[in-house]
Amino acid sequence: MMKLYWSPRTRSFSSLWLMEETGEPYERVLIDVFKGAQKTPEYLVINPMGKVPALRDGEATLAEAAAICAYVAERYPQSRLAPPLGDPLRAKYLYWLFFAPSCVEPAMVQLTTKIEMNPVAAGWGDAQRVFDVLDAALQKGPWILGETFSAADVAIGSGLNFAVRLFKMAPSRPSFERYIDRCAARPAFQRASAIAAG
Ligand SMILES: N[C@@H](CCC(=O)N[C@@H](CS)C(=O)NCC(=O)O)C(=O)O
Repeated sequence: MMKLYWSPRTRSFSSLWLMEETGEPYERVLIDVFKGAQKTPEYLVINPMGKVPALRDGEATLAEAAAICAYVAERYPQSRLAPPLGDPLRAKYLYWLFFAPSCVEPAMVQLTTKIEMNPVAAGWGDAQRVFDVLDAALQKGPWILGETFSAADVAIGSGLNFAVRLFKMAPSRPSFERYIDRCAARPAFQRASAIAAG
């Protein structure tokens, strides 16, 4: 059974939501980041970055929320969380899965810290454009790939929920609110929220 290392009110919500979407059994291991549990030698073996989330699957361990999305979606193809190899939707699936940590995450940190960056030097360009691109992609919906829900929605949806709704790190837009509402209406999201609330 997979083991998910997580902590409430952190980015590990995405992995919690993801595991709930699979419907597969998994064990939750609480790593209380507010008590420093992520820096113990035992945990650093699992994630040398000393952050949550992380996942153990037998002998395999990995961290990084988006990588966990990709791994779990492939391990449980029956959960239909990723377009299969050869499906043209897979291109956009991978694009948005990588867009979450590569562009949304640094953009929200940049907005919060107000650090000026040269948009040519910064891999994510400029924060405003990141959110404009996401806004345009979410106009139609219901999901980031259109009609198909996928693990990319877990990565993008939990990133937006974290940045826009929970921690107000990035300005909201009507498309973001509608999208977060749709994500939050999913039974798996609600189960994850209940678990996180204790
Ligand atoms: N790049 C990581 C970021 C994970 C992350 O920032 N986790 C935070 C909680 S939101 C953490 O564990 N912080 C504890 C610490 O840095 O000591 C991912 O996407 O999974």
